Amino acid sequence: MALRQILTEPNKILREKSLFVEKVDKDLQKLMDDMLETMYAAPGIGLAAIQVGVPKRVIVMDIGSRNTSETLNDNTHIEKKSPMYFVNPEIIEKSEHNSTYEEGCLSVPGQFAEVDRPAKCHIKYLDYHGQPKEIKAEGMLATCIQHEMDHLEGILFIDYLSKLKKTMIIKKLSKQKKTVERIIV
Ligand code: GNR
Ligand code: NI
Repeated sequence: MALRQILTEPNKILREKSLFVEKVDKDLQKLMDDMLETMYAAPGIGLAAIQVGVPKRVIVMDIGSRNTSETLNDNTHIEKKSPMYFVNPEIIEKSEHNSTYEEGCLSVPGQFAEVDRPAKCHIKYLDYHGQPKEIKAEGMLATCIQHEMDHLEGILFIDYLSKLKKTMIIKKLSKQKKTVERIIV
């Protein structure tokens, strides 16, 4: 496994539309392994392939789970890993009513904003082994899947904000980028 670099705004690659995967093979599994490692290291709860510069319809997520968390004697919790892999995800159905979550994005570092999305969605996809699967998502899972599926279309959560908010965030990020470049050079 290897860590990959996460692209951040402003970057045109993040606006690319990702392509459907033809076959879930060893190379694609290696990409998913790398993405998961990169996501955990960040740390984040989801990552789309385009965020590491690969325009394929591949998503990894780990939103944790109560079922897999362990409670120790001293009442502290250990979250066991519950990785999820989505290849070629498609929305079959989404709910009428929305819910609002405060979202962040590894490609928009340090910025958070409330976003409205359908509260529930029914998704079909291929799993890590290329097997067709379906999932009915709600809560954080639904929000996160939709956030990641937006990445596959070149959409970022800041696109849902007012023009003013979005412009301010992009300005801030490009300034930060220039400062980082100056320090490196
Ligand atoms: O780590 C992440 N947290 C998050 C919080 C609320 C809604 C969506 C997300 S996804 C984000 C990681 C990321 O940028 N995935 O594309
Ligand atoms: Ni994101």
